[in-house]
Amino acid sequence: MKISDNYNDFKPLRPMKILVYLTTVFFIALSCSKEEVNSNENNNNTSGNIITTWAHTFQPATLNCSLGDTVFFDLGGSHNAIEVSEASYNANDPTPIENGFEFGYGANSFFVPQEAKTYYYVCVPHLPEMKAQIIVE
Ligand SMILES: [Cu+2]
Repeated sequence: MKISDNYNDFKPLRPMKILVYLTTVFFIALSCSKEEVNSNENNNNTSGNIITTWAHTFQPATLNCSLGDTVFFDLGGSHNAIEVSEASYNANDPTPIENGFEFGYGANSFFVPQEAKTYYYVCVPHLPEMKAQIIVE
């Protein structure tokens, strides 16, 4: 007698339980997709003057900053960043510029631009596609 009473008590709760479960799943899915959007926004945020690598690209491809800013490089293990002249850049020639910056494979380092100009740099093994600019104003 008691068992069947309990069963009847639970019966109307089952659709409610399913609803709560589905609502929970829905909100978890919603919060996950929100996090993805946020992390994408962070990747596009260049205010920190940080240059990273993704596939065969530098991110961002063009970094705009001010004289006196510090520019950080956080390179993947298969990438380097070698400053070249504008002519070399356009010709996909990896010859380093005199007194330019050179960051080795996987470097996590920085440099402080001393001139208001455009700095051109390349990843030597991934030319011609992997090259980028820093515009200092
Ligand atoms: Cu590379």
